[in-house]
Amino acid sequence: MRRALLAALLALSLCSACGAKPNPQGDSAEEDLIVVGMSQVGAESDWRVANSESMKAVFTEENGYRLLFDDARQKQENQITAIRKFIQQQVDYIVLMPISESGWDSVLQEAREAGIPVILVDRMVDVEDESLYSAHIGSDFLREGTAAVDWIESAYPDGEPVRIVHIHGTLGSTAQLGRTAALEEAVACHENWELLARLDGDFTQAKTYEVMTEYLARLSGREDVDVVYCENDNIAFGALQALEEGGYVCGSDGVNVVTFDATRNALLDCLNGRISLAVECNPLLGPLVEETIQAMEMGRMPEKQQYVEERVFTAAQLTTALIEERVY
Ligand code: GZL
Ligand code: ZN
Repeated sequence: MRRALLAALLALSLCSACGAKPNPQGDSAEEDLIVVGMSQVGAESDWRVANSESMKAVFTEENGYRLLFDDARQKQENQITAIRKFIQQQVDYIVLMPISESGWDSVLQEAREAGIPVILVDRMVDVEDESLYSAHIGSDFLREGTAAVDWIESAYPDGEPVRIVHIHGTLGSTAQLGRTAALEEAVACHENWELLARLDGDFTQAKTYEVMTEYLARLSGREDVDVVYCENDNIAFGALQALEEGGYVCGSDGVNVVTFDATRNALLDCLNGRISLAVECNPLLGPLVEETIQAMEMGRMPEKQQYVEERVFTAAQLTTALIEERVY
């Protein structure tokens, strides 16, 4: 939009040259706003909803922004369409939460040709030329997965068999790739760990409930499952429902459910013992994105990679008060 301001100023100078009285319409404050085109994955999880709220809370008119927010309903083609629309609208910045890592090179080229900086949030893109984006702000997903397998190691003394059901998130998303890599690495180097199944929960409760119910129905006995590794909380909620309907006891003296995100409902399940471990994945990225845009407005190059701080929770670290005061 600020490009429109430049064009108006140019028109003004031409008008004064030709003597015509320009009549600059429009609210000047409107043209001072920084226009941000934001392409969000969807609303598939509690984490995602908190992430969107965090963005909408900072990119307000009071703070000097016009936010054009697009919900891609978990389809990459919708994100690419939205980015092309933002380019036509000549936004000042594009903020992209990419659903998966591949398939972004050409549309990010188009943004660069239009002179519009792209900031990546949450998951990552896999592009030939890293100059196609100015910065990435998000989580170190491999580190999250490593924190989870370290806990599993500590929960099962060496030698004891550990039979694991792995329920992964949206295939090809950075969160899925990192959390899966950590588990696969750990399974490879613990001969007493056995991967019973890898199911696709796509980060949603409904999909997980469906695939986990089908899987448990095929198992001979209840004693087969020691750990269910859920790549986000909504997967954990679907798995818990299927496990308990199948007669399984979930918790430290039954099936250890491990999850990622650590949203409020998962922390409550952790406090009451249904979930054994919750690895935090911080969705509150709005302020960091806004700081990055402010730095670029001042002509400063932002840090290319910014990781958010994240913790790990078991019941021992939790109280109802702590859970209530958390934002998401
Ligand atoms: C992680 C994010 C993941 C969350 C899920 O940063 O990409 O996507 O872990 C969400 O809840 O669906
Ligand atoms: Zn994270």
